[in-house]
Amino acid sequence: MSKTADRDNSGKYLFGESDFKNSGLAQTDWAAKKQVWIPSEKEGFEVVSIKEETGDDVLVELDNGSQKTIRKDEIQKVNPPKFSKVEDMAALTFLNEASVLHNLKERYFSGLIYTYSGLFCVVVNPYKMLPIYSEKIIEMYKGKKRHEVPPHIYSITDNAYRNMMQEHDDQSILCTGESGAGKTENTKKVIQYLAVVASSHKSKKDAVSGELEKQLLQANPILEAFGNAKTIKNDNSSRFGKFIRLNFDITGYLVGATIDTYLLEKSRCVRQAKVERSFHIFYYVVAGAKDKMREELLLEGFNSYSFLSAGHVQVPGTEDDEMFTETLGAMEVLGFIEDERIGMLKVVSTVLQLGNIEFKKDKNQEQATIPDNTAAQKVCHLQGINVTDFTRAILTPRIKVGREVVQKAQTKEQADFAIEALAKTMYDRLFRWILTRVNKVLDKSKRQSVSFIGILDIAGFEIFEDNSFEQLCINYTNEKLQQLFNHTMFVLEQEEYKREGIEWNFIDFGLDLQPCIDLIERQNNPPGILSLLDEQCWFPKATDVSFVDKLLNTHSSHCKFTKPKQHKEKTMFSVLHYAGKVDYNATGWLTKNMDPLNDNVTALLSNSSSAFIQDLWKDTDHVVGLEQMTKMSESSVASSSKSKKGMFRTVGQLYKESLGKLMTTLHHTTPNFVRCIIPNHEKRAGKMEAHLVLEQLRCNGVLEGIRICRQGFPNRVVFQEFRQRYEILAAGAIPKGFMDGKQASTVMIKHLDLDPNLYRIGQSKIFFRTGVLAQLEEERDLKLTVIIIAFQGRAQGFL
Ligand code: AD9
Ligand code: MG
Repeated sequence: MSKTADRDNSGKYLFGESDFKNSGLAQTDWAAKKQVWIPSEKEGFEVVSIKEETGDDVLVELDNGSQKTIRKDEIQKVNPPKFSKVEDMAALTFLNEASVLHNLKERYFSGLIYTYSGLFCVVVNPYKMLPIYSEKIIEMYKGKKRHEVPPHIYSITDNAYRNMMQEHDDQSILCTGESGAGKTENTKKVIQYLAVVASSHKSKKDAVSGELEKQLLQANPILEAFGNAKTIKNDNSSRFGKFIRLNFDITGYLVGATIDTYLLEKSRCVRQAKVERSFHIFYYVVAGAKDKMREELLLEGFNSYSFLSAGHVQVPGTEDDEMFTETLGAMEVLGFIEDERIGMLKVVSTVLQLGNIEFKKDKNQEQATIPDNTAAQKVCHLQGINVTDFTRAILTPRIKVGREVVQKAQTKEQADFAIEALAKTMYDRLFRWILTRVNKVLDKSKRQSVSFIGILDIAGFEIFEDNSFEQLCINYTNEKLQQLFNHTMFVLEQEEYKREGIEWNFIDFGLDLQPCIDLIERQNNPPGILSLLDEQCWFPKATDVSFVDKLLNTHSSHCKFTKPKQHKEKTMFSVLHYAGKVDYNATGWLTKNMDPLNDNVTALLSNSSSAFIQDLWKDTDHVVGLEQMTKMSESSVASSSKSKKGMFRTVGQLYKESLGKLMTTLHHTTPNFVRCIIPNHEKRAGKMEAHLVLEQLRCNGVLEGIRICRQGFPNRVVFQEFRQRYEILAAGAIPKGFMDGKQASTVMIKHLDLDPNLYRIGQSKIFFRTGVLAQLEEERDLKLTVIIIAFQGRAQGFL
């Protein structure tokens, strides 16, 4: 690769500084020492030298001089030094966990955060600003092929863009990784890059406005204000998944964009874990709204809201009042009018105010009452509804019992439940309203769009101590994404082998994941987890325990399903995902799946005197009403009328459907995978915890990709290069004079006496199984050493 490009400070963070990798000395040293990796508690792996091999054991010498015996299957081979800090790990002759970790680590400590691994781009969060995202760097990546420039998200993006332009092939860029790993930051860089590149394609007249690009860039701060929050892991954690689709016309001009979101973590607006925050906007508005707006929104101080559990928790490095001004500015760029802005903020204030409605038990301890209805009055004022109607709807709602409608007094628990459910849904509906509004602005499409680039920013695989319904949904998503990856790899490999005329039945590893996906999503024969959950939601007297019982009865012999041994709880079950076994706790799943709401209140809201609120609640068809809710808070689910079931969609069903749509879209694109890695949980720059990284490599499919790679012929060398580099090993086999590259390579291979299963000869290159090239390298080194020594000897004799 050309190193003449930008070599100022940024060069160090793109190209690296080391040049010793080709040093012949290091290479011979490596060959002589017989180095291997062995597992190490602290570092993940450490390098040792083999002293002796006996049967299944090897005697090794550690760095400190001590020796120990270790089983052969515990060692992993060390790559030749010429691969030090290699930009694409697929080129490694020894593709193993230890080498992948070592390479990422070496690059990371040299400030090189992006590395390829075949089809993946791996990026490790640097936790500090690097000078690699400037306009100058964007210029450097424009129109360059992947191997012409150092690994970068810009390169992935540029290649996707060129591919789209040349082949008219839709593209997707899929960022996954655990919380805090850098998905959203990289997503923003993709959009930044495309906004620059796409606008440089425009005619002068269009470029002057550049309005769409501006709006696209400003849509994100709005979504982040309403959908992000400070968590233990990330000060700006996205609490929803998103898929941004950028549409281009035939000339590469950006003509519009649409954003889809997945599963907003709405429970956060009523409760937060210690040191965490609710969504940013709550703090922005309370800290930033001034005078008239403050009055209009009926705002109070941080400490008077019970839905902000810990008052004004601050985010280091940001000021909430400044962020409020910025958010309002972004709304202006997107053309939100005053009424809309106030309408949105009134909902935010209402959600906070809902938390201040306090219910007490009456004398008989049965019915809920509201001794002080100030908070309720404020809620109703903000929402444009009548307070008497509202309190009646909450305390003594009308419920259908059989064919009759009766007024039923609610207990304190039921009223509390109803208020929380209302606050959560209200916020969720606001978020979706914003999204629709943003999409209306971005999806102009006056010109015809011919192709698109989709960018997915969605949580990676999650294995927590306590895994609930949300984890099942996200892990299910990741199973499907991994399946897409495996399948893509299969298709691409197949094509390459076909092109090269190689005989090889490559296995479609995407199929490996199907049993687990079926276990979760199958409709029937037998019904999967989501279907069984739906079924139980409509079953008289069903509970979370009866749901798990049903699971056990149906799937006890399923290869991806088990019951955890050590757990006594009857709500536990386990799924064997590709990234590992996850124990799920089904407590509360029936409620989570139904997501019931007080339909007496939603009816009031949809008739509000405020047009904004009316709009927010205009479709309430899929609300699961009080009938179910009453029963749920008594912890059993009622049988329900058939008609309700027909209209209603469960959370699981809706999710499965939106994921299905996403997958259909992705299947029609060429996917580009970006795996984001968090190096430590302290948000610290320059620290990498080996085991944490290994765990992620396992969960995000990098190691899975390697496993698959190993089954095929991952190392390939074009004939000419093969001949040049290894002719020394086949001295005399090739006659002098001209010989065709393929023929020469075939002769050389025969001479080397390699097992035919270790290689395939294609049309333009030779394919090797992993490890074979390293062996050839080693032999080449030994040969060279002998020659050098002989030469030195002769030279000395000569002197
Ligand atoms: V979550 O699942 O939404 O909680 P993300 O999105 O994976 O998570 P995010 O992109 O928000 O993580 O990154 C977390 C923080 O790491 C950012 O706020 C930055 O402070 C930091 N970060 C991540 N990537 C980079 C980078 N390329 N350069 C500098 C970075 N800082
Ligand atoms: Mg994020």
